[in-house]
Amino acid sequence: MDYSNIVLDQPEAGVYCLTVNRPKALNALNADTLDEIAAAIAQVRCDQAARALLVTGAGEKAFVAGADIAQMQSFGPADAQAFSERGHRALRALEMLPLPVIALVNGYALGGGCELALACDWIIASERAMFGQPEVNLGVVAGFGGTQRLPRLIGRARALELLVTGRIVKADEALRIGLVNQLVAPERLRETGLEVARTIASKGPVAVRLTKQMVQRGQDMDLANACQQEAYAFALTCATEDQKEGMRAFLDKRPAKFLGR
Ligand code: DAK
Repeated sequence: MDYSNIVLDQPEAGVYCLTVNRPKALNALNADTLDEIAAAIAQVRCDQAARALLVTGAGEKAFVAGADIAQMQSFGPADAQAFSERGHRALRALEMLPLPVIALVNGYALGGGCELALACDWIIASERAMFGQPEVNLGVVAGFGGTQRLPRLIGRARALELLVTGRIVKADEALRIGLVNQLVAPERLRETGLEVARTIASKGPVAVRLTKQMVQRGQDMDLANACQQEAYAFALTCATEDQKEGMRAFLDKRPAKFLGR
């Protein structure tokens, strides 16, 4: 598939990398970019051999510096709602993709860029990364889930402070408050992402997919029902050849060879 605003490549077997590629506008998200992100996620979703997805931004300076302000400035309410729904659609597709999705944040992750990173399963950031929700500086609220996903990740008080002040958080603070899982030197970011993706790809694929789905869906369920879902998922993994192979390999003291079925 041809894309103009993103690049979707497969650096290794089973590992996809989606790069937002508008470096002249610091990878700002316009409507076409959001649609391309949604299309790319659908493409990855169709690939049974996919094991992990990395999401990053082109260039040295930005992951994504926000929704495209040039496009938004003339919006009336109807355009704004359509744009916001477009963003929600793309980010929800990312969140519900039954594969681990890791954001590799290489620079500014502001507004819609921070929200894109928040829709990924976790964030690995360069020591130069900066995060923030500066929408209030522009007289708008966050439009792609920031008011919901940020408090769920870092807690209500910290999130609300960032959302109403627009304060920019540097990488070390982002690590301290649990916004990112890991910091690495800028030149190590892609390789670190690939190492993590490789580790994931070496595990039982059905188990990995179900684990993501359990964690994702369980957040919106009560504990008893979520644990019941987990029991069903566990039962399902015991119907796979991979479960037999994984446990046999442990007892034989050798690495497992998983087939994804
Ligand atoms: N949109 C469009 N262009 C952007 C951009 C953005 N968000 N951020 C940067 N650019 C462009 C700049 O205009 C500039 O373009 P040229 O002038 O070269 O043509 C180019 O990228 C380089 O930027 P700077 O020259 O400004 O670079 P600096 O290093 O000086 O500054 C910066 C970097 C990241 C501090 C600065 O660019 C900046 O403050 N950018 C804006 C950050 C920001 O405010 N982000 C949040 C955007 S608002 C909603 C839907 C969605 C949203 C809200 C509501 N609804 C529908 C309800 C989401 C909102 C946002 O994300």
